[in-house]
Formats: sequence, structure tokens, C-alpha cells
Amino acid sequence: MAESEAEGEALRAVRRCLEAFPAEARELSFTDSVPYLDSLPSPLEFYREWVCPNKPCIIRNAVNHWPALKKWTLAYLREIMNSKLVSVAVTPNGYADAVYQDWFVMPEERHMPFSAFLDIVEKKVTSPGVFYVQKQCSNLTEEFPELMGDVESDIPWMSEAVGKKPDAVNFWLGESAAVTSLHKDHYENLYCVISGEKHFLLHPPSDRPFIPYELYPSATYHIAENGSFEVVDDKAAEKVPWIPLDPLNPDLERFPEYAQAKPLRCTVKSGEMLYLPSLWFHHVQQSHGCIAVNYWYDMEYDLKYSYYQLLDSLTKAIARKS
Ligand SMILES: O=C(O)CCC(=O)C(=O)O
Repeated sequence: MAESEAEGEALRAVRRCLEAFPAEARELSFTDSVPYLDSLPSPLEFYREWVCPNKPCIIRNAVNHWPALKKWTLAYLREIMNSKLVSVAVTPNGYADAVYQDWFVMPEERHMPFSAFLDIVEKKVTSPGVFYVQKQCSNLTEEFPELMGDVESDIPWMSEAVGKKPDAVNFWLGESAAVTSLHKDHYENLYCVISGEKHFLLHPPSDRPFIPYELYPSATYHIAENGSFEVVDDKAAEKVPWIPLDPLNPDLERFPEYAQAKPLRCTVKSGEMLYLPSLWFHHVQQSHGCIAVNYWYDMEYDLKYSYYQLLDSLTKAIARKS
């Protein structure tokens, strides 16, 4: 066999393996829906049954003991936070950190009195754009320390299970039009809903061969004086690899491989906690005014991580050859 013929055959073999891999992984590890746990797990049990096999689950009544469950109405938050300045992500379309046209666009980060933000959420005033408190830099501890007494600074059984404290504790509150585009993180994520509902669409990391990435120049939304949004080039920033696909309305002509991917969907309700394992792709929607708190525990950079990196590299290499 000539060298190029042999290379072509090798390439096709790798492509076949990558196409078969997601179904094989799914059959071994995952059910068609996210399982529920009715009681809090012991740290060892949680590590063994969920973290180690990288499987999601929803824990019922996980945070019912938090005062936040009873106290955190919008009226209470208004009273406590009042006119304190907080960071709010503002976008024209509800998508912060997402592909728009041929850009990766980040939201305008507006510093505004919390009460003014609530006026918009409660529709007492109108303002152009979609508003979402979603700054993922431990904004609960950094910007909302007044609220920390109503939740916990970590999830004790998880801290024991993984042998560390969370890197970040985030607070999320926004309009129903605010959507988080499909992405993954290197965190073990415990996502707790205080009020309202969050709707997650999930893909295991093994679905990587079906999930497209492209490189985009980075930009930020800015609102002009007339209320219209412009996309401003972040000239100094490096290009960003991001997923151009909307899993709610996938463009299967452009991304035919995605037809083979099977998303898992789940809704997390007040008092429930989703364990979203590291490297799982997630797309998130919410009911209007939903309040949530999540804990990001850094993942272990172990062999599982290295295998994922290999899958990622092979998928990219094959995509370049298509
Ligand atoms: O709640 C959201 O909108 C997004 C949550 C998320 O992406 C995360 O916790 O990593």
C-alpha cells in the first residue's frame, strides 16, 4: 500500500473510532435521564458513585436547611443589598459569552445599584437589553458577602469527598431571556437552586467528537447612548475557541455530526442541587428571576483529564482533515 493510501486508511479508522466512541461510553456509563438522590450522600459514597465515574445527579432536599430557601425573596434581597453597586452582565439577546456573527462576544459588565437591577427584573422599569447577575469570580463571597450567612461557604460533604474547598461560590439571578451558551468547565460543579427553575441541557465529555469548536476573535458588547448595542473588537485579546452550535436549534447542515449526539435534559428546582461533573458540556436556561448559588471545586488533573485531552486533540486533528 502506498504511504498516502495507508495514511488515508489510518485516518478513516480514527474517524470511525471517534464516531463510535460516544455511544460506547454512553452505554457503559449513562442513563437517558439524570438520576435523583433522595438523601445526602456520605463523602465516600459521593466520591465513589458520582465524582470518580464523572456522572451527574440531582440531590433532592440538598439545601432545604439553608435560611436562604425561606428568606431570599426579591423583596428581601432588595432590602439587604439596596443601592450597593454590583456587576451585571448586559447583552442585547440574552447570550453572554457566546458566538454572535463571527465573534466571541462577552457581555457589557455594568456596575449598577442592585435595586436598579431588581427594578428591571421586576419590570418596574424597562431598559434595553437582557440583564443577568452572573459574574463567575466567586461573586457571592466578593460582591454579596451580606448574603453569605444564609447559605454555606462550602458544601461540607463535597469538601471532604474531594479533599479541598471550592475555588468559587457564585450567585446567579436574572431574566428568563438570559441563556448560558453550550460550554464546559474544569470544575466539579454543585449547582443549587434557591427559587425558580434552571433548565440544563447536558452532554458528557465523551460526546466531544460531535460538538464543534471554532476560533473566534474576542469582542465585548457596549451600549451606545441611543440604547443600541455595538460589538467592540477586543483587539489585544487572543482568539477564543468556542462552540458555534445552538443545541436548541442545531444547524445540522453545517454540523451534521451533532445529529448523533444525544443531550440529557433536566430541570433543577428550588431546594435541589445538581452535581454537574467536570468537563460536561452544559447549556442553561431559567425561569424569570430564578435565584441560584453554585460551588466550583477544581477538578483533579488526573488520567481522566488526560484521556479527555487526547479525545479533544484527535477530534481537532480529524476536523482539520475534513
Ligand atoms: O446558570 C447559568 O446560567 C450557567 C451556569 C454555568 O454555566 C456553570 O455553573 O458553570
